[in-house]
Amino acid sequence: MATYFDTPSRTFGEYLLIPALTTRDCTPDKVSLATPLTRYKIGKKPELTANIPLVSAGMQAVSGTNMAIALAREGGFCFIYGSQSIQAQAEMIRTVKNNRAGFVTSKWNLKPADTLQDILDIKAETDHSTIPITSDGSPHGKLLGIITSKDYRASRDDPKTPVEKLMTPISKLITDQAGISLKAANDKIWDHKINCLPILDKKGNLNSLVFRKDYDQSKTNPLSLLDDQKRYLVGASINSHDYTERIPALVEAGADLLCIDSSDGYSVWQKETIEFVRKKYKGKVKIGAGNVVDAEAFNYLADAGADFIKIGIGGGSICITREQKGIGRGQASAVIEVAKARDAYAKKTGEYIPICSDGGIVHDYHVTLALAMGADFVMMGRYFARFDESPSAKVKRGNDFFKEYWGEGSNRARNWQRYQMGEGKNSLSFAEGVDSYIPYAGPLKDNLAVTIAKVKSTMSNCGVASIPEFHKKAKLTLVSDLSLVEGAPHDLIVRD
Ligand code: MZP
Repeated sequence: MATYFDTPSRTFGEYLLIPALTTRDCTPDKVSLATPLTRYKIGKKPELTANIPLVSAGMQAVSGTNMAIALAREGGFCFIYGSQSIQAQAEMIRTVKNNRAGFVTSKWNLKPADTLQDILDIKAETDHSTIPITSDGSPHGKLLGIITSKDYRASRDDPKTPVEKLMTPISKLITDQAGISLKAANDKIWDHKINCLPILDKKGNLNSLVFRKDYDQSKTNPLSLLDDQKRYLVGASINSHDYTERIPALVEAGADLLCIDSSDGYSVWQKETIEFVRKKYKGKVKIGAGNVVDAEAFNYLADAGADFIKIGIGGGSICITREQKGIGRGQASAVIEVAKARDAYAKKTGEYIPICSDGGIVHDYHVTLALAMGADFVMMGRYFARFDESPSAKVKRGNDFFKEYWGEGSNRARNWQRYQMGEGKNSLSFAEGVDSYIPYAGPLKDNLAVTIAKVKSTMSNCGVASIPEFHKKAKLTLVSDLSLVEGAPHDLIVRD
């Protein structure tokens, strides 16, 4: 006979938190949202930690390079989408790693014989305005000069002018030697009132550039997630099909964390993918897996060696998996059961595996509920897709602006494979996601600040100052339909 679960599938909106004693130790300014991203031995430090418990979904409409940089600056983490060619995804990872707060390997460089038109093309395509001129046009060729927008007037100069006639030559540049500390490089930028300091090796080859704007950013973004070379941390979504080729390319490009993306992660293919990473990289490369909705599937992926495990089937805003296939579980019930399994696993093995609640976050308070129920971090698609930094188009409908947002299981997202493999070879029998519009919400930074303020305020009400403390002390109650009505404005006419 089939197994029946005792309790119905519940979702976040069916729960409320009960306050606990708030003390001076847990006012919102004292609340830390730092959270582990990867498995660790209890008592030791996790190798990867985020400073806010929010990660962006590995989706075409959500997680490109701008999102990765903007989110890492705020202390969160982005998984660059895997539904694109291996080369294109690796290139995105490289772009994020190059855009680090610190020593930047210049991606856009020219040779002396290149022309003003080449500069204008780079500027139009990338918005980069500082371009090193090296002997061979490579990032580490002999540095001959630098071009910035101060060196030419596009409206007056002939586009065919060779860059060597426009550049500020090396003899007039302030430079320094590789090995200089970031602090000393920034001091030099300040002392000489320059915007960019080229760093050279002993032979005069270009090593990297240090920018004034990066210093400003590190001051205004103290929570930035950076690696030991001061580059932004970035993750990559992968699948369990082309992983033997995709993973090495992503690791080579600098990906800090991988995540196997699937609506159903309880499969031998996920185990094999994790085993491949374990064997090839001996623990140096970290990999998350999922999605799961119960303890049995969690334990399977935990035993396979997953570094974090993602929870959620069918709850995503664009998801029609439950309608199409009849599988899934209410997100709250799934998180509660998996969190219990995670704690039991930690007790048994001494290893803590972070869990991520993925999808179905509608209101900011749902983030807080997911954390209270035991999630270490939350993955969101719709939330991030609304912002300027998402790769999708901003469109006007009537008097309002919207962003396009489509599921990874929609025909629109899956088309990339069709183009790669030849029309018809990968035709879909049915879609599991929809293509949609969502209200445009402006810049990530402003919106995130509000979400974070709400989460911290509620945690303060609940008498806790950290996520691990919240896991232990949160008190939750189910709500009846009538108490939901009570919780919204009622028995009056709202004026605006
Ligand atoms: P949401 O934040 O928009 O509610 O949900 C985002 C999550 O939905 C993703 O992280 C992923 O797990 C899931 N997703 C993405 N595409 C689909 C689909 O096409 C989907 N069905 O379910």
